[in-house]
Amino acid sequence: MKRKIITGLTLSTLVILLWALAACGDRGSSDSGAARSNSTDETQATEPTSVDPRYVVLSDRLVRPWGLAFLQDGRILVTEKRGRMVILSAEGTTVQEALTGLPAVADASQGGLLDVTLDPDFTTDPWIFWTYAEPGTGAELGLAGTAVARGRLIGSSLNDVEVIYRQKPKVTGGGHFGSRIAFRSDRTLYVTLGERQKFTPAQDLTTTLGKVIRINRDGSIPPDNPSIIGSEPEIFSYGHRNPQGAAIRPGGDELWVSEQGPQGGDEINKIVAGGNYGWPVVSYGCNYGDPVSDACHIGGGVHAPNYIEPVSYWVPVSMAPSGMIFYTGAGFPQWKGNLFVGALVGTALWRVELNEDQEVLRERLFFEPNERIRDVGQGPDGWIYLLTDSGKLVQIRD
Ligand SMILES: [Ca+2]
Repeated sequence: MKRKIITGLTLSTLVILLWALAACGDRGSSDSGAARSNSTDETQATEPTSVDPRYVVLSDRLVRPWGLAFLQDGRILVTEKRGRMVILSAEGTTVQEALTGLPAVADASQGGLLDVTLDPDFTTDPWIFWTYAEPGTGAELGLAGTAVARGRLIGSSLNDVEVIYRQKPKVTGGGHFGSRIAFRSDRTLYVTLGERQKFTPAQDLTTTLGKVIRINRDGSIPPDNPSIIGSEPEIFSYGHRNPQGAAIRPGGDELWVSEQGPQGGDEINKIVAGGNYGWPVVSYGCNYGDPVSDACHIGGGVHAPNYIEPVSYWVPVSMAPSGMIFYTGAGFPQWKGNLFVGALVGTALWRVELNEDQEVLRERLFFEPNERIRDVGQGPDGWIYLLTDSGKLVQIRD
């Protein structure tokens, strides 16, 4: 096993800036956007001074992994953006199976095979659910949209595969698909859907761009979704930009979402039924390409009545949040109940401590230069697992 290291809170601001500029290929999205100078509430970056033995690379053989889920026997399901889903050994070191039966994905820009999760009743009926960028056909050729599919996992094959939901409409471009799946205790599922880099559809209730939806396992719509006048019935909340992380808070069915905002406007949101989260009318941050200054703003400003404020936001530095969890394991008792959020920019795992719905502390942990953390999971062993864009599965353990 290869050990890699990393201390939190490292690297000079200059190096971060240079790296981020080098990595920046898409000015419209913090998914690949640039970091800027350090913000005030975060620990100032310094050069690495020590090795953190808690950061252990289990594998570096994955190809653009995007989502992970743990099987009952400890083996790990991992999606790869290019359209492959694999099962890793429980040790996380070996790819044991590549699954068959997946539909084609639109693997371009930010699109591809995205999140995966197990049905809460997987032990009695082995459904898994995944999201992906679905390519359009026929009249929709060249377009794409986020879709949700399910299949029964038997051995290394997916059976009875069906697409249970399609974002509407499919559009051009390869940005902001979202997407994560989170199950409630009532067996309905939330799915986070990006606004496909089209801005205003996030406020248009006749589309499902920039929305969180809630559906049943067969794709039908629960009758008790919020009633929002004029909206598609699956919409649970709206005004989202690119929500790439989702987790249910322990002790209830509260959905929390991490959302890639504009330049200097990344957010963590607690989702309430029918809530409008602002994009692109009200938001922190500036559009990519605009110089950051007191004068630059999105839409009508940072807040206004009827728009829900984020619990946490990153100004002026974008960190591009990805997958997230509420930690419930025994391995790190001091972190129980904390949020852990991956970052694509600044290449760190963020720990966010909450007092009810207020953030009381946040810090960057496990900085690794040139890594982009894409998903965060908690293993049945109580340790934290990370996927990185460079192809690593990392275990955080004490
Ligand atoms: Ca917002």
